[in-house]
Amino acid sequence: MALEIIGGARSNFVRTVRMVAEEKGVPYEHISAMPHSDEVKAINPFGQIPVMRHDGLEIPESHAIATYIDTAFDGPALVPMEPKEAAAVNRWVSAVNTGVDQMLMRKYVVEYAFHKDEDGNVVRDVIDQTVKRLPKMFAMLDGAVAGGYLGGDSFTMADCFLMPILAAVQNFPEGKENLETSTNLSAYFAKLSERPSFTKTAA
Ligand SMILES: N[C@@H](CCC(=O)N[C@@H](CS)C(=O)NCC(=O)O)C(=O)O
Repeated sequence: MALEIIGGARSNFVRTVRMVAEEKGVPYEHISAMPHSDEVKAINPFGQIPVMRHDGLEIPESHAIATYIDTAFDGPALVPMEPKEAAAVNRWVSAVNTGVDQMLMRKYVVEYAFHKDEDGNVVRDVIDQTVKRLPKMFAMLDGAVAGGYLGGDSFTMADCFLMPILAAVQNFPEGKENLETSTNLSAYFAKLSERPSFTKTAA
């Protein structure tokens, strides 16, 4: 059975696992589904996307899915085999999957996109708190990509986690401004935006 990646295309985590499949050259079917839909809850009791089906295996969680695709198929390894090199990639996968996603997606992008008052205006309480913390986050990320890629000098799974978040954040004014003034990060974003894995997975 073909690999099936399930979840709406606008989700940063769905885009991450699709990027992993594209980078590996693994054919897959993308099936759009909303969080908490029956199809998603059948695989993830938390109702979050993405979820994946392949060859009798059904799993949730973007990191588990990305690791499965990276290790079960041929193609360039997105996490090195050597333990110390793998740790240097995995620390960034974890950091982006937790702290970076929480701030930039949950407390900024998602607030802009979905938190509206009854007249349809964006409710800014959480956004305004987050905006104060953006310069520190962007400075940290700017330093982390100084070698050309996240945490290093070659493309890895960590980049598949970060790029969809940057793509979403720069759609909103403060995110765009912070990205533009982060020299390393804006060069990184421009360079990696040209990868087919990124262009093919745009929502
Ligand atoms: N830890 C999960 C987080 C996934 C996640 O937050 N997905 C979002 C969409 S980007 C979602 O399903 N949100 C709905 C919800 O949390 O109820 C993973 O890495 O897959």
